Amino acid sequence: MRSVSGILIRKLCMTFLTSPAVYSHSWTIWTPWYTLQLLSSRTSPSIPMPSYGLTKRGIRFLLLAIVLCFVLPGILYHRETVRNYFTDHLPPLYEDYREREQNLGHYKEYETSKDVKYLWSANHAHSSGWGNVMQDYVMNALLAHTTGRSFVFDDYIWRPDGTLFTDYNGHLIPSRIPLTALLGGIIVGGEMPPGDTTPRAVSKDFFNKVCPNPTVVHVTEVNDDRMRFDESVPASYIFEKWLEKINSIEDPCVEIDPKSDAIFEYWIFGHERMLSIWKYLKDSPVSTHWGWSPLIHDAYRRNRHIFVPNAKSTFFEGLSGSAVTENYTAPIPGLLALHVRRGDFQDHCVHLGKWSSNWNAFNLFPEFSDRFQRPTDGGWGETSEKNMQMYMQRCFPTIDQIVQKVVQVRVESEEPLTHVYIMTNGAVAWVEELKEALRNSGNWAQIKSSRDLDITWEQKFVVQALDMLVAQRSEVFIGNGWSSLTSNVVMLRMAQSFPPDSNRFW
Ligand SMILES: Nc1nc2c(ncn2[C@@H]2O[C@H](COP(=O)(O)OP(=O)(O)O)[C@@H](O)[C@H]2O)c(=O)[nH]1
Ligand SMILES: [Mg+2]
Repeated sequence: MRSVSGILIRKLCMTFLTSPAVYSHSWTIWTPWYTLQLLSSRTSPSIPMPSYGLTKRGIRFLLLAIVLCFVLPGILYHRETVRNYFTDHLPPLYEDYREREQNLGHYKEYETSKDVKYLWSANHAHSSGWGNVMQDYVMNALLAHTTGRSFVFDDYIWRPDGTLFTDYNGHLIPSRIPLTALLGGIIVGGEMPPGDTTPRAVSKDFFNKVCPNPTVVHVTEVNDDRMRFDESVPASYIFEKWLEKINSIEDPCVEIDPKSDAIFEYWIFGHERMLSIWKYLKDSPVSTHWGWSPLIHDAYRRNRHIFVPNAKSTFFEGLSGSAVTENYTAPIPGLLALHVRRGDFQDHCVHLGKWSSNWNAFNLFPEFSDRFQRPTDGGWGETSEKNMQMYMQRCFPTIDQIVQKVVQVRVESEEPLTHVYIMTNGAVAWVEELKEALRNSGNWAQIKSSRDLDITWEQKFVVQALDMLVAQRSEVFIGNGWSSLTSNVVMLRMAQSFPPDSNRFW
């Protein structure tokens, strides 16, 4: 009779072997397979087992040693995949992250302190792409920090109805993700830089506990129609009006009414008006001390060889707590990162062309060499063929157009560009075609894409943040002028003093 532990080991091995992630690591295939053969041979008389002069006990000991040395580390390395297999492939809920958010080190002190003031923007953005949500979080955090209040953070919410999962184009995604799965640093409660006495950020639940009856402010108390719609009103004017408003409130507990529109509505982000905010944002720790989460850092380390050719990456780096120290804001020499925005942008770019839409927020800095002249002969809901072609070339470029731009940017770059990372939501086959065309256009040490990443199940649903981290650190970045995701990358690069002209656009 086979022992229970024998059956368990076999089941674990089978799980391990049937997981597709295993096949990218050839070393992990043969070891468990061989172990399995050896284990099977104990119960299967058809496969004679060589003893090599070992006693029965010796063989068992050897098997145990093999399991401990090879199979267990393999399972540990692919622990997300294994866990996922046993939990029926449901998206992760990031419970440990949520738990930690509820118990940050400074809460105890803040609970009894009378000096801490809070700002909870309960009207924060949700149900849209991470780029738009991040822009909103940046503005809310900037307002909290500039008024000396603790920023109150919430989840990245795709569906705010209390469900755990959402059907997104036929597959399940988490309805909400704790912000600490995406971000680290001051926006999720990290320490302020030395000398900055602004109170640290707290979670929404903590705020609700210490502020059961906050002063609620409606956005219409400050924003009038002129501020919202008049394109000659800079965003800094709106911001200053809000500084006045929040600073006039004595109550330590302030909440922006959850049903209010955003203070900075989406059309303000799609206009030069937004650039006036830079004088507040550029020196704020919200941008200068921006940080990604340990989960994203982990994903970076696991895939470092994709962003840094010839990087030494050891097996143990895939496990949490790598010994290698990485500076997550240092530039990656020689790396050219491309933001190739596909998917919904196929139709969206046509829509942008028809309405003669301008580029997004921080893609519009006047010191950039790639600028966009919004056509003045475009109409409302329709435009000329020539204008549309221009929109498609810059918003949804073909492979030839991408290659042409890459060649030009490489020639113009002050620093040598040696390898390429394509960040994209494009289809695998199309990305392979693009890689081939780029390979044929020049001598690159390496060309990789988002589709080459080896990521865990938890990392899968926040992987856009890994792409942003890489783009933020690339020597030169080519982005999509209309994309909020590009604009956030450019904003971080500008805050961290990358040369303005290392930001290029299709
Ligand atoms: N991983 C990855 N995802 C992307 C990329 N570009 C777009 N996406 C996905 O598509 C969404 C785009 O929406 P958003 O962030 O609002 O940016 P925008 O639509 O380009 O302004 C992101 O949240 C990602 O999920 C990319 O380069 N890499
Ligand atoms: Mg979007």
